[in-house]
Amino acid sequence: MDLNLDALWMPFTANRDFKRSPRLLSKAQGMHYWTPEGRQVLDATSGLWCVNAGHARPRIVEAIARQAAEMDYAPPFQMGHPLAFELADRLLHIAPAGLDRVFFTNSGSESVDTALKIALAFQRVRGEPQRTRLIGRERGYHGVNIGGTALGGIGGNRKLFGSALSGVDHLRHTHDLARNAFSRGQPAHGAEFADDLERLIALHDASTIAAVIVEPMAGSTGALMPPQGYLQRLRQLCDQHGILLIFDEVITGFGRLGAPFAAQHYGVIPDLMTTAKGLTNGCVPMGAVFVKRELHDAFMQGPPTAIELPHGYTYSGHPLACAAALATLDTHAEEGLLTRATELHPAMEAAMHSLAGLPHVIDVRNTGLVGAVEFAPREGAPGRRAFEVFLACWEAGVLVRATGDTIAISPPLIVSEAQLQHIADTLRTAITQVA
Ligand code: PXG
Repeated sequence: MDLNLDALWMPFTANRDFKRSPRLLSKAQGMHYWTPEGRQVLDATSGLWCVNAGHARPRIVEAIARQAAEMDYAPPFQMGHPLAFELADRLLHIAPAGLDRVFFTNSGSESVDTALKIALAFQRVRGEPQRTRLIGRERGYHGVNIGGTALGGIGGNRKLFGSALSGVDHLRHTHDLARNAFSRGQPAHGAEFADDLERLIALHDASTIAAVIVEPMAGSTGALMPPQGYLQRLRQLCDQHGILLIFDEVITGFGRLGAPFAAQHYGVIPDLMTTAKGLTNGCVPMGAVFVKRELHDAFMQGPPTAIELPHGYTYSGHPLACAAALATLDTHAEEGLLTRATELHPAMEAAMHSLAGLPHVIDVRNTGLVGAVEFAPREGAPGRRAFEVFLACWEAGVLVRATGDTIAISPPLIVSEAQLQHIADTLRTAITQVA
């Protein structure tokens, strides 16, 4: 393929290394991608945790095409179109109890910054304007906008951007291999990591803290499952101190763990919930922030002609995205996809844990249709071992994701047990080769 690769500055990519030896995808269907040369690749990452129902699903493809011809765009400020209202209403059928107001964005990053702004604004409208501090967690990922960058807990993602936002702090992360290595599902130890919030409350005083944001399962930094009791404890501490709890469900939303959302899977309901990715099956960019009714209602005061929340995007509730999301919800419902990860959990667990004992493997973890294998870092070259395993799998026709020294697996919810086995077999060969 004769392509000039120079002009495109690629996101989160080692540009020079990639352009020396590009990895291109040009077609997708069901569980597979194809390269421009026609090589078939099994998608073990749902694109980037987003194509939960598999690729090129006919209902979704048709809905987008139909909507593009019917009405391409409609302004969302002081105007509306039926699909946006229909989608918000339909989402309530699967939303966690009480989170029944929906604000549309165009990505996970926008959902995060939207949720943070709603949290700050809520503290003002309820008469606690001094609550301006926001708390994230080490090893958290909340996208790349200013709020999400500041609240994220990945040093490398933060250092170039200075103090992107002041008044933030971080809980310690929950990854504890000394006690929890090779856990199946939620690790047994570490509920007390949530008590770290008490340390921050002692330091800053609860009256200065607006909200805590965490991923119920941290995806980007290698699939870190919450220890048993951890999320419950965090909820309890937030309630006790008047702090809002935000779950970032950009990855865990739409069936990844075996329930529509992690909030339901773990039985802990946040005050706000950020989503994106699987909402439209990755077909059209879209995000949604789910908000508790009481929070929303607190804004609905003053003159009814006033704009209650000065926030929104040109493409909030874009008609093509709404059409894609509605068709995605139909596809989920028809095929029972939002709970399928529960059925496949045992097969996923067996496939992943068959990799324990291979050279340099220091942990295997899994939940729903998420699996991770962590390697001991190679002396002086952290991250290389996982990246080489990723490359070897790519050569062998399976797309996996390398993050730090971890390989993460998150196949579409339509994956078969045989394909899960094939993914594990390919990983086994790659891990043994790379060693
Ligand atoms: N929150 C969470 C929890 C995410 O996982 C975002 C926010 C940002 O979403 P957008 O749509 O703005 O990218 C994400 C994104 C990986 C990986 O390899 C994960 C994400 C993005 C890129 C790579 O795990 N998640």
